[in-house]
This record gives sequence, structure tokens and C-alpha cells, in this order.
Amino acid sequence: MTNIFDEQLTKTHSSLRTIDWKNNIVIMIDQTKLPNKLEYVEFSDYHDVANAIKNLVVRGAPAIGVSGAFGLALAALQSKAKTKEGLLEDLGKARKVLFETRPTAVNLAWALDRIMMVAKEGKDVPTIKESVINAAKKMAEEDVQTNKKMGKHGAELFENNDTIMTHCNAGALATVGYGTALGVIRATKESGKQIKVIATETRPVMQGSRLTAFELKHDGIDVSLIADTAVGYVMAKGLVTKVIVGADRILRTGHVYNKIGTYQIALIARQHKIPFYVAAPLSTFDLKSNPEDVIIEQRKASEVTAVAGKKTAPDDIGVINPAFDMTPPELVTYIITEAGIAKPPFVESIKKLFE
Ligand code: RUB
Repeated sequence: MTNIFDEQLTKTHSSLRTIDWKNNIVIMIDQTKLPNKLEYVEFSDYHDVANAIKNLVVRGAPAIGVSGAFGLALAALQSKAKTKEGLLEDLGKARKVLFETRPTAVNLAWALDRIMMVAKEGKDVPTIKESVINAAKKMAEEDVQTNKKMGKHGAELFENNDTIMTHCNAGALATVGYGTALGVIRATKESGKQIKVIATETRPVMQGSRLTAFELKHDGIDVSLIADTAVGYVMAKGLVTKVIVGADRILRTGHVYNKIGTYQIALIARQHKIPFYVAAPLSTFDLKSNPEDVIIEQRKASEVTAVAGKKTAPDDIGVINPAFDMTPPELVTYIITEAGIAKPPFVESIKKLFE
């Protein structure tokens, strides 16, 4: 693993580019260093990509999906197999390592399965290697296009002078580029409407203050940061007109899994009659599972007992640290996707999105 600082890469895109593939190497922004340093890391071994997903170097549902796909592309290049069967076996092992990194965002399994399918269709070792790399690269490009489509649909829901609350980071940094919830915010601004954003800092690992605030400032979008505990205050004061968040998994019933804290924001928004929108690509939908099947990732205690590496709790304190929560469909106003906007009743509207 090497570090490079390459501002050029960022400048070639109107918004940040989170992951790229160049000369058979995966390049990604090290999100653990933001906002203090914009640093890129390079990987040529899929095990390093798996560790990067686990340690939040790259995070956000679509971004970890594409990272998984690039991880499989690296595994294909790393494989010394001489036969199709041998290569598929190596890819199967890599799939398992990459899949086991984070359990909640369904985009990871979606992306890995899509690449495995491409591999199985190939006729021999060189064509499989080539087609796996091309499919991963295509997936990355599609991600940006998907977000732009989502942005267009979503922008219609916002008005001039809206103040939009968002949680966690569902932006360029959670995707390959442009973003889902922040993509809708970008598209609203690009359509000429004046908007402001309120970002929650998103404890415990601060994706809101470290990433969303950084990203929106980078793009010149008016953003104010609040502590997570200030959500009720700002909503009760009438300072928020709409909420938009991303998602890690959406069930066919409209149950939305997203960063811990999303559920309480949805509850307070409902109390104050503020529309609560979710923006996510179709790859975030899990049409098979029921709520009891979804695994909520539990992360290490030190994320809660320390802030920026500094201890803020007594030693050996018990900690509960779920990374995600579930917002029930009755608290969700609309779900914005690249295929259009799903409105309640979600069982019917989500089904239509896939037809
Ligand atoms: C990320 C998170 C984001 C969604 C965004 O959590 O909860 O809101 O992944 O997804 P983490 P999308 O930082 O722990 O990965 O971009 O599809 O809306």
C-alpha cells in the first residue's frame, strides 16, 4: 500500500472522485484522514481493499459496492490459475473475504454477485480477467450516471430557499462520485434554486462533520454543522424545511436501513411535519429479506469511548455501538431512485420501480 497526494485527480471531476482504477491499481481517497488531509491510497492486493472497507477508508453503500467489484478485479489479476475452474475458485475465495467486511449495506453483495456472474460467463482465463476488470470499471462509471439521474428526479421535490437537513454522508464520498442524497442537493443547486444545508455531525465516527461538511464546502454549497443532539431544536425552531438521507438497504416494504441516528431524525421530522426523503440507487434495494433477516453491524467500543483518538469515557465501560438503524416506512415520505420516485404505499411503488 502506498500513499500519494494527487490533487489533480480531484480537480478533474466537478465533485470528488472517491474510487478509481488506473493501470491495474485501485486508487481511493483515504476517508479516515478527511478533512485534515486529502490523501489517496493505492492497492494492488484485494486483501488491502477488504481491510480498507472494514476500516472505513472507503465507506458508504455504493462506494463499498464498487470497491468490492474492484477488489475482485484485483483478485483476478492476482490469480495464478491456469484454468477457468481454478480462476473461479480464486475469485470465490476473494468474494468471501470481501463480502465479510461489512454486513448491512446490500450494495456490496449486489456488486460482488454481478462480477461473479460476468466471470462465470467467460470462456477462458485471459477473457475472464479482462471481462471482470471491464465490468468493475463499467460499474464505477454507471454509479456516477445513476446518481445524476437520481439528482434530476429528486431536485423536483425541492424549492427555492429550502433548508435541507442531511445525516451521515451520502455524497460523492459514499459513491464513486456526485452522491445520492448530496447528489440530489447538488442537482437542486445546479437547477438554479437557492438552498442551504444543515448537516449533523453523525457520531460516533463523524461522517457528517468530517465528510459531508468537507464535501459541500469543496463544492461551494452553504452548509451549517449541528451536533446530533440539536436536531430537535433546529426542527422545532422551523430552521429545516426538508430532510434527505441515503440508505444502506431498503426492503420491498420500504423499511430503510441507514446510519445510526436516522430513525430518530425521521421521528422528529414527523412530529414537525417536515418531509423525510431517502435517496438511493436500485442496487440498495433488497427485495428478498424481511426486517428480522437484516444484520445490523456492531462496531468496536473505542468509536464511542473516544473522540478523534482521545478518550472521553471511563475504562472498561460497557458500550452498545450499532452502525445502522431501521426507519419504518410510515416515517418515510418518498424514496428517490434513478428509476423515479417511490411514494406510499411502498410495497406497490417499489415493485413498479423494478418492472
Ligand atoms: C454510510 C451511510 C450512508 C449510506 C449512503 O455508513 O449510512 O448514509 O451508505 O448510501 P458508513 P447512499 O459510513 O458506516 O458506511 O449513498 O446509497 O445513499
